[in-house]
Amino acid sequence: KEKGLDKQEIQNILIEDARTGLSVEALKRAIQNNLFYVQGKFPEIATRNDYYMAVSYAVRDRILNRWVASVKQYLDGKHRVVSYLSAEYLLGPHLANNLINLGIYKETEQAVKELGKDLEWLIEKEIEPGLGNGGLGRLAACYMDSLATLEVPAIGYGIRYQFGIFEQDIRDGWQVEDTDNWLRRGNPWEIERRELNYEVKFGGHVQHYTDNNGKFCSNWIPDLVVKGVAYDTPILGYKVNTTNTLRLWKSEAPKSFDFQLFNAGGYNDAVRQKIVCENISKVLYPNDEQEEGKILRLRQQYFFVSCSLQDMLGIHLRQGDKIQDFHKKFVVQLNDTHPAVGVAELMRLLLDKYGLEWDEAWDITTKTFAYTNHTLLPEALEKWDLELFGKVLPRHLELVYEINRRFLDQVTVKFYGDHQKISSLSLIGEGPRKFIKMANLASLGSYAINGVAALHTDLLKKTVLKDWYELSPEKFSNKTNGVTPRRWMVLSNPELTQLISDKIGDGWIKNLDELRGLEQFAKDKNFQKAWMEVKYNQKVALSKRILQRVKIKTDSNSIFDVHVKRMHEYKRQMLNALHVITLYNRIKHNPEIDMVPRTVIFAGKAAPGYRMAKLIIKLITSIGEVVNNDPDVKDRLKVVFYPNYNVTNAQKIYPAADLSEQISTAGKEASGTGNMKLSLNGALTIGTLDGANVEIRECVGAENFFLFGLDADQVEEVKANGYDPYSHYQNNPDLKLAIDQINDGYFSHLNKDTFKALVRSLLYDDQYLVLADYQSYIDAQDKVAETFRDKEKWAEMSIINVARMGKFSSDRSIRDYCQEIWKVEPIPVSLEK
Ligand code: PLP
Ligand code: GLG
Repeated sequence: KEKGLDKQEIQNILIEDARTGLSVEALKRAIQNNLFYVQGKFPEIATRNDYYMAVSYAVRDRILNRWVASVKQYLDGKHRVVSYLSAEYLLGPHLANNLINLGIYKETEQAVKELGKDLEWLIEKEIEPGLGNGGLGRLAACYMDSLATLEVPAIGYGIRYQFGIFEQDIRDGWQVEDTDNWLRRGNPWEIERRELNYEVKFGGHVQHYTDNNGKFCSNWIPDLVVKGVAYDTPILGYKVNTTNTLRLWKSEAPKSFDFQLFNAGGYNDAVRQKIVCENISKVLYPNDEQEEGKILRLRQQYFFVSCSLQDMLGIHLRQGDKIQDFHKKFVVQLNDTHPAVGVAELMRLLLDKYGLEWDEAWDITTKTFAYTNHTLLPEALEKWDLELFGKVLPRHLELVYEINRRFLDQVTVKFYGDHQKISSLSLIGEGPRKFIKMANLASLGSYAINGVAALHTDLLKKTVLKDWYELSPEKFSNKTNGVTPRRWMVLSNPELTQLISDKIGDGWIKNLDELRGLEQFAKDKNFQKAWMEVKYNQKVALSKRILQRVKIKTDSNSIFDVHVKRMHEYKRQMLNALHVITLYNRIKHNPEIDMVPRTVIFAGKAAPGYRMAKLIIKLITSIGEVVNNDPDVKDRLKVVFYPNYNVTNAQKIYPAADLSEQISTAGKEASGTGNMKLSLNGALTIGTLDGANVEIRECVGAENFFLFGLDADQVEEVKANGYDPYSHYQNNPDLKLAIDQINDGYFSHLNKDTFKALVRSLLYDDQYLVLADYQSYIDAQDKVAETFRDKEKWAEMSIINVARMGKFSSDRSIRDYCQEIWKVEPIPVSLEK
């Protein structure tokens, strides 16, 4: 009334404000409203989850207007769009991240407090969507964040797995897996779009005929048709309006029930059909870096790729654009070879559905796709048994044959007589059983190919994709991975964020290079003290969680030595375990030894079928049991295996780390991203010259990095010269003692069988050169301990380390992709009044 508004106008403002307003008052009202109107509860009977949902819906409302504005803007301007195809997205919890990106964390905290609840307590309630295995899926999530933050029109496509990565529990020291029923309490962040659905065909056979115009046509008669339904999750950028879409497909039966079958008494068949359809998006394959040639996996890949391409084509044509211009509208990035069947699928759609000629279709296809390779490990390179492929996708098999025939014709002319090269380039591998090489299909069908760290791209060109590099060097480039500082600093380490922002302002959150400004304070004693205090507080917080979760007491003054990532032999948790045993033996040998106290923290899931990785978990927990309970140790050494490593837990662990273990066999870790997150949170790295470690070391300076071990060339050389792990064992008394103890049952209640397979593998095979790098690793660890004694020195190194990590923001990676591969421009989004 004071401002001359009438009652109706005031009413309108109140309604508007409750949906989009960012003030404490508006948020409070929105939460109360949602509690009542969405959850159907009132405070006296509302559960913690009711409150979590009410807050989440309040936040989602504030994202929706930005989302709608973004979509409108993109459609109006007919802008070029990045389409990211990934079988995995390891997003992590949404609520806190969205609060940070909206810039209303404090306001929401206050609103929730005024309602008598604690925001932190609600945030902890969220079950994270674990729709990925590890680094590859998490990278996709960081890239979605950066795309939105950089205001780049983008859509992420993937699978809405009903069950994500399994939950890990440790029982009697062994990993046990539990299904991840992440949707059990509902998901306030997704919007089901039932109207957006596509049919996807499987199996059957292909008919060929000539139409009235004399055109040769193909008609695929499937024996199974599945429906893919879109579920959209908004991805909001940091302090911008841009809100992109993550579109995940759920598989369903096209008709919920076949009543004809049912009435005819075929109840089981009717139900079975429905189950077969729903199974496709039922569960994430829990293997990291190990491909499973299972029918269901191929179905998953084709299912989401087909839905996504049909969706893109629909968006394109609805805008009134010509099919021939598809590649001008969309660039499709293949996150590894998992979506590589898209090359054949786009060909099929252009030829069979839209009636294009082969050359035209191939031209569009090869201007649409770009391919990122994430691994050099042979067991991770996807191959599909040709017969199986043909059973699931008969039309695509024909297309792959034809693509290959035309390609080999060219190649044969170019490399006449070089059978080795021609067969290596072929899309089809020969052998007792023929197979399709997905990396070759991706490489041929893409106009750009990239590795994920400088060393990795180099090795790609020299090994796995050597012939492709020689054929088309112009396609290749490097795009070193990055991580989003929003989730991995602002959200997970608010204390350090505050300390840094107090010193250099908060521009670094969007422009990570600004961290450089910290370097001038590296020697400042007060700043060092404040820096180490923040670290100490994070360690205390983690200690509490450790005590609660695994009942182990840890000393927050000890070095927090952190080795967290998937369990895999190439990541060499085994090497770390040998170091722990060596430290333990030093204490046993000399109980009064003056040793820098250490807490060695492991976390990571092993693929359920990966026997050796599971045995290494058992070894670590067994060493822990002995070390943690030996009175001689007197708290100088603790070993923790923190269960269920996921994004939620990673956010708690990284900030508390002093030392980051990045100790893979050189040449095996394509990049790593955990290395970046730990370093950004002030941990110093002990590592090999592998993956992005090489670049991290270049940036932070060799003097601030604990380097050890063979480099990639030396690894190859040692192997070529007939590596003999046993001689290392024989010639190194400390190493011998450690392995003998494992073998003799010292850590397994004198049971000599428990670790037999492990010991045998180390002594007689040791593919990952654990024994070859042992002494060099121990020496580097001793240097770590000596350095840690000097707190000021350590603080200085840690500050410099963070100051020089600017390069590893995913914003930098995405900017490089945009400029050098995707050729897309940012489109700022404004909110309509
Ligand atoms: N798993 C989770 C939950 C992560 O947050 C990360 C971080 O990048 C990874 C796996 C990958 O770790 P690394 O790069 O050390 O293999
Ligand atoms: C792979 C690699 C990692 C890499 C990640 C993202 O093994 O080294 O950091 O992709 O590019 N399976 C993975 O996590």
